[in-house]
Formats: sequence, structure tokens, C-alpha cells
Amino acid sequence: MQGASGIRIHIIMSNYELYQYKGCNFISNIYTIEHLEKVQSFEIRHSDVVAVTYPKSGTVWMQQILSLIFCDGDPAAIQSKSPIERVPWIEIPFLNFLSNPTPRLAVTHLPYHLIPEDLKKKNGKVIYVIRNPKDVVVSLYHFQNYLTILSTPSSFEDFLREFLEGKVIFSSWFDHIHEWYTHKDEFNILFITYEEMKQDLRTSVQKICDFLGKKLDDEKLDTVVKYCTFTNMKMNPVTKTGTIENKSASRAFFRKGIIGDWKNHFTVAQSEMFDGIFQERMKDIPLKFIWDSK
Ligand code: PPS
Repeated sequence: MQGASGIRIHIIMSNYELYQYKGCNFISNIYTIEHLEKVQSFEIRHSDVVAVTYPKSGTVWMQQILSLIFCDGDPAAIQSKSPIERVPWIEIPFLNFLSNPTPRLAVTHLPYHLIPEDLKKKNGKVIYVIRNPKDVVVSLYHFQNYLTILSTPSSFEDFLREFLEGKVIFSSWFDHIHEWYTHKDEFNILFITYEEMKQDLRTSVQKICDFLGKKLDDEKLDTVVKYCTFTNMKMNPVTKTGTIENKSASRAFFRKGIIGDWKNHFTVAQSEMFDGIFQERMKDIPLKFIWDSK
């Protein structure tokens, strides 16, 4: 596995297992405790930008948006390198976030309690992307069916139960949101939702630019939007190529990219059960969720 510039990262693994480190589930062959410990003492620069997501909430989308914003919409900058090389995950050991040129852009799925302490001193900027959890669980279910290193769920019903119990990669969606949201005042942070990006990508990119203090003229903004649409990202050979070995050629990382696909997977009973848990777990989190595309 190599993360050097210009080399596509290709991971093929069979002996995967989930292990827990400080209450969070990681995949054994990718994440190491040694590196996770180091991450917490990473020195963060004022100019660093870290996008935080629970898995399947729009991470690769945000990688694309951030890299295009910082190259003023120049598509050449996104054509030679994959998103993972341009905007690495800080928790993956062989992706060298620290040695990237300033401004360093990164993504992470890490829960609040495992991120660099420096970020909590308002060094750097954080963009937390939220997606409605019914669509997250559906996307993660398909991802587990797709990715070689993850076990194939026996059924959606079983997988939904595992998701609600936090027995999935990066553990509980509810804990992730809860922890980050309740500690939000420690950060220079913008919350943005997958759904608002989907409904109005241009306004969302502008909102991200405003937060980052980046000024793009209308033409550059249009170019960023153009290269960040689902269709263009799916068709782009650099973003299209999965970075990790998949189980079947008929499955794709860029699967549907819509709001409300959960309706094609949840039964009425599952949806009602989910709503009950959601209301209880999220009662003190005043975030607005968009559940369908109407
Ligand atoms: S991962 O594996 O955690 O990094 O996955 P992540 O990138 O967070 O989320 C993958 C889902 O995001 C969808 N996606 C997009 N939707 C709309 N527009 C754009 N441009 C876009 N890019 C990625 C992707 O299709 C996955 O969602 P599903 O619902 O499975 O299609």
C-alpha cells in the first residue's frame, strides 16, 4: 500500500476484524492503535481544514469540494490524484496528512474523544457533515455488501439492529453526533448536512467558502459545483475508481447519491422503531434532519 503522490492506493484484504479502541470500532488491518494514539497529539495548524463525518455521510463528496475550493476550481488539480491523496484520512497510518503542503486538508471519521487535542484549541477549521441516519444505515449496508474487507450482512434487518447497537465500523451514529455536537463550542466548526448539499449544492459550496474565508467568483464557484455533482464524480475516472477492493463489479461506491433511499429498504415497523430510538437519543440535539427529497 502506498500513499505517495500519483500512486493509486489499492487495498486488498481478507483477514479483517473489528476491534475496539477507546470505545470505537476500527478495522484491524487498516487502523493501528499506535497511529490512533499519535493522532491525538498531532500538531494542527491554523490553516488546516478537517472534515468530520460518520461513515457514509458524504466524506468523499467533501474531499472533492474542499480540494476544488482550494485550487480555485481548477479541474486539473483533481484529475491526477484521487480524493484520498488530496484530502487524506488522518486516522489511516499510511496517508501522510502531516507532510502535506499548507493548507492541509483532511477528513476523519473519528469520534470527538479521539481527534487531535490541538483541534479543540480552535486551531484549524472543522466541517462536520451530517446525513440522516436512515440513509446512512442503508448506504453502510450496501457498502458492507460491496467492500471485500467488510463482512457481508446476513439481511438488512440484522444489519439495522447492529447499526442501532453500534456494532459497526466507527460504532454508534448516535454517539458520534452527540459527542461532536455537545462539544461544538470547543471548535471552529461548521455543521452542514448531506441533504442541504444535495438540494442546493451551489449555496452549500458558498456557505463552505464563507466559513473558510475563501472567495471564489461566480465562474469558479460554478466549476466547483460542476465537478462535485454525483453524476460527474461517478463518471470521473479518478473518483470513480474505488480505492478499496470490492466484492462485485456490479456494485459501486457511487451507488445512488439520493435523499430518502431508506424508504426502499425500511419496513413501516422498522421505520417506526427507528423513529422512537431517534427521538429518545436525539432529544437534546436541536439539529434539523431532512428525511426525503420533497
Ligand atoms: S465513506 O465510505 O464513509 O467514505 O463514504 P462517504 O463518502 O461518506 O459516503 C458515501 C455516500 O455518499 C454518496 N455520494 C454522493 N451523493 C451525492 N452527491 C455526490 N457528489 C456524492 N458523492 C458521494 C455515495 O453515493 C454514498 O451514498 P449512497 O446512498 O450509498 O449512494
